[in-house]
Amino acid sequence: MSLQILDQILKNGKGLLLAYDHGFEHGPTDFDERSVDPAWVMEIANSGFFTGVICQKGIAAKYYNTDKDKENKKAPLIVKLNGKTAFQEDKEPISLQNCSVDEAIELGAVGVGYTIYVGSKHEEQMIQEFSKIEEEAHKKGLAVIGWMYLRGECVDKDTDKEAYAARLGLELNCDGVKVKYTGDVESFKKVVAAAGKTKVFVAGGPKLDIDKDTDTETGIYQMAKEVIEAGAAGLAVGRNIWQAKEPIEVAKKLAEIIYT
Ligand code: FBP
Repeated sequence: MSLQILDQILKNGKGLLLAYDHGFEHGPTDFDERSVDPAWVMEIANSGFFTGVICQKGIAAKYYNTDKDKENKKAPLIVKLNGKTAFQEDKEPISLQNCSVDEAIELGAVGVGYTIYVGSKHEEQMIQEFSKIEEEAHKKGLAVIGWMYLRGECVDKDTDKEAYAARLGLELNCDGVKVKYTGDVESFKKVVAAAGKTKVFVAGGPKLDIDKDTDTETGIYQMAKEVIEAGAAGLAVGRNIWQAKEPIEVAKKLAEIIYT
């Protein structure tokens, strides 16, 4: 049942999600005068190239559900249920719940997201909290996406660790996981294999050099091609879209790579 639920945020089995929770996670430092405005980012989300938009509950409440006339054009909503600020520079991070599954449903969400810092000495607390969320969200018909981010001093650079993080998402019954790209197709195939029936999305990371990039062989486009070649579902991108000079052009090119 949960895989069908995930279909709401997929097209041809693939997905391009627009992430916009950075005001919480990083602070306004990521924004310019356009991207600081959630309404502007919601317009990008509703361009038709995205299979979902991800934000915290306040952005959803004030900017997602406001214009009923646009209901049909809306990108499906995924509400992040936890988060931490950038002031917490702990090498062993923890991020706890700030929004309930019911609140997310009231806001119009078809899915919920939750970050687990895999490898942090606090991971058990996040896993326990996430497991309750997962159970409730699935009972109520929502897709569940785990941000499986490796953090903590015991995590080394071995790329198999990304596969471990993705596998943890499968073990915890995530419908989708969001992980970092390992940098090459072969190692990322292992990540996708480890995730099994759990769909894999790759985080965009800091903005790559896309604005002078009309050729689609470099930067975020090349990453998208490799990610799809490795068998992943797609990307969950923030900064590489709304920090671009022409965000909708970038989205269009990524959509061509991902959905075809
Ligand atoms: P980006 O594509 O901008 O990297 O966004 C993806 C994302 O997962 C966001 O949802 C989140 O706010 C951010 O990255 C967290 O990044 P980090 O943990 O590296 O600070």
